[in-house]
Amino acid sequence: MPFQLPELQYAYDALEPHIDAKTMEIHHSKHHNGYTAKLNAAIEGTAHDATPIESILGQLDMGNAGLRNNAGGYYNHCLFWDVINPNDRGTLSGDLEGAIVASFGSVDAFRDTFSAAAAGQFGSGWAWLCVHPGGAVKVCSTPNQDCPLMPGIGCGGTPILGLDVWEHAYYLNYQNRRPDYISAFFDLINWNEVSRRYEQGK
Ligand code: MN3
Repeated sequence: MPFQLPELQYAYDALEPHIDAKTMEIHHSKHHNGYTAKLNAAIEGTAHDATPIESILGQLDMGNAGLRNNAGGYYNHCLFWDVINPNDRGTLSGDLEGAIVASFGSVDAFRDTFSAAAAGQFGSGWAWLCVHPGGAVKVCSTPNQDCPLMPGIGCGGTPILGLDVWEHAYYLNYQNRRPDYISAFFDLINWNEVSRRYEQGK
């Protein structure tokens, strides 16, 4: 199988109380595992068999719903686990902080913009911070498992921070209180990882 479910680099209960262990376990071992298996099934025997996931997304035929949903679901969750890794979280600083202030006016304004994108995504989807060549950062949201690496989706560029706002990501703990989950997310962000992705993507 070309794609494997990545092992989580931390325990399912490592994000408590913000994200509970049961949610993490189901989200990783069932949902992400499902996207991974269906992605492998969708590319089996096709030219995509040995293609990196970023290239599959970048060249995606948006009419291919099976590949669109599962390649997006695979990639989006890989990014999500990394940007909420609780080990060595760091703080927002350096070039990334400068880019955020340049684009949004302040870190607080960025937080408001990102939170509004996450809260305003109707139904299932994601909120994103993306970097464009040259280093400018933008916020957007996408429906379902769409991802800004896909043609014509969201704010384009390279995603460096993503928040899953599907109910499966928060419902056990937060029920309909998506804004509380969004607020908790800001305590979970691994800024070292986001900065690493920023430097790579700019
Ligand atoms: Mn999810």
